[in-house]
Amino acid sequence: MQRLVIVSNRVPAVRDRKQPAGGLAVALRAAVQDHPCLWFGWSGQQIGGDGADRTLSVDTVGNVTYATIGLTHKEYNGFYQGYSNGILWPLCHYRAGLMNYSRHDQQIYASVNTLFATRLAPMLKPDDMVWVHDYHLFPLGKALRDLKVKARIGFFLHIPFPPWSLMRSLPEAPALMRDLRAYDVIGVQTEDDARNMNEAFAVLGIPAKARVFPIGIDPDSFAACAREGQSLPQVQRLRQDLRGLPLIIGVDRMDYSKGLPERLRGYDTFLKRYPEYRGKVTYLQITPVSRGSVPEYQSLRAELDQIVGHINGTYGAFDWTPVRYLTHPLPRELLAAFFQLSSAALVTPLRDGMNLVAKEYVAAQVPENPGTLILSRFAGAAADMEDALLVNPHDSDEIAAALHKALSLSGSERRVRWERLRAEVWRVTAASWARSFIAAMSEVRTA
Ligand code: ADQ
Repeated sequence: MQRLVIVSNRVPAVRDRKQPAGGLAVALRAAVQDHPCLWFGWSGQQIGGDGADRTLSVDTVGNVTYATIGLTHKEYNGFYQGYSNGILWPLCHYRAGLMNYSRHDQQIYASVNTLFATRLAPMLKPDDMVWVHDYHLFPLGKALRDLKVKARIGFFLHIPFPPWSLMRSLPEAPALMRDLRAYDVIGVQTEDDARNMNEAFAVLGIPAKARVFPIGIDPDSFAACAREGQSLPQVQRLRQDLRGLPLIIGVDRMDYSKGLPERLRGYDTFLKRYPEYRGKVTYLQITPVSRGSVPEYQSLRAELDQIVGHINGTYGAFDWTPVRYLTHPLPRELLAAFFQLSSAALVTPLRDGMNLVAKEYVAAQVPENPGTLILSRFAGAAADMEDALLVNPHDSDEIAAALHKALSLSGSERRVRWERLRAEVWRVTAASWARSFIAAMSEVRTA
């Protein structure tokens, strides 16, 4: 059995290794079960000094060996906060104007990729399948090839890839594209992303090709969470509190790509245009703070505080709060149970690679009384979820109309939409995603 080597910026924390908590760890669980596995990346820890005496921590749980290294403060700032999250993230989400471009950060990004390669290469065997994840590690394949690594190497980009006319505003974009040649398989989430990336390859005369591998969730386990979560005391309290009135839910990391101010303005428009809902509906937005030390994220937080305050101050009553707003994460079971309790979900990113929340919302519903998904056309998930109420997240009137429609659909209409969405969420799962990417890597002949 071939070994699978996963490389990602963050490796699941020690406490999550038995029961992964979310994100990539959950998505990869199926793949990891089928293969002996080495998972390499950053430990999440910052270390003092210049990193010269950096150690590799190794920990094995079941068939997975986790190998991690720390990053110095300088590396954390330049590689992670600076180049990955301050430059590549906004650019790939079509927000070139938010890039804080810095050549200094670019150099640290390149050097951390080289560091990853230098520490990983000695652990690799020629028949390993190496699967590299996401924008933090675009150049890693090339850095491994420079060290004569012969194993198959694949790359999956979890976030969108913009048109070349936009991407090229990054000075290193041509070099990053050339580095991608080192990979045997290049995967992206949607046809749009593949078209954009392949256009860039064509313009630059690079013989490489991106292919589409849409990611999904583990719907059975999420549905089980939603069922089991119903007995949690918090769920019973929320249900009592709602007194039978409909709940609208939003769950997103606090990120400007998620369209949160625009969504709240849509809800504001909804309460303005359809005053009959005042006092008759509750919107619960759960938005844990992320990347809190990047300035754009701090100003987003202030903006959200302001809009939520404005809506609650304008429409609220002594016995009714229009928006309930939390800035901390919730346990999965509670989240899933809240999804089941809600009549509608607002998933309205301005851009999103896929958006797993949309799929989780569908998985958490029950056939007797399914809720309605309101989904941005610009989420990767929209490509295969046409039975959601699709909206332009910039258009507050369209969001308001979709909310009105979601809350007025008949039971049979909701069921028809949900059944089709459900089929899709069970068709493309985390397991099928991992299996098809690994199958594509297996088909590649080694040198
Ligand atoms: P993210 O941008 O993090 O992922 P998403 O796909 O929605 O976005 O996944 C977020 C995950 O975090 C979901 O599993 C969700 O349940 C969980 N989560 C969100 N808010 C939470 C809260 N308040 N409490 C607890 N859990 C919460 C990136 C890309 C996406 C792509 C994924 C996977 O940006 O486009 O779908 O990777 O490839």
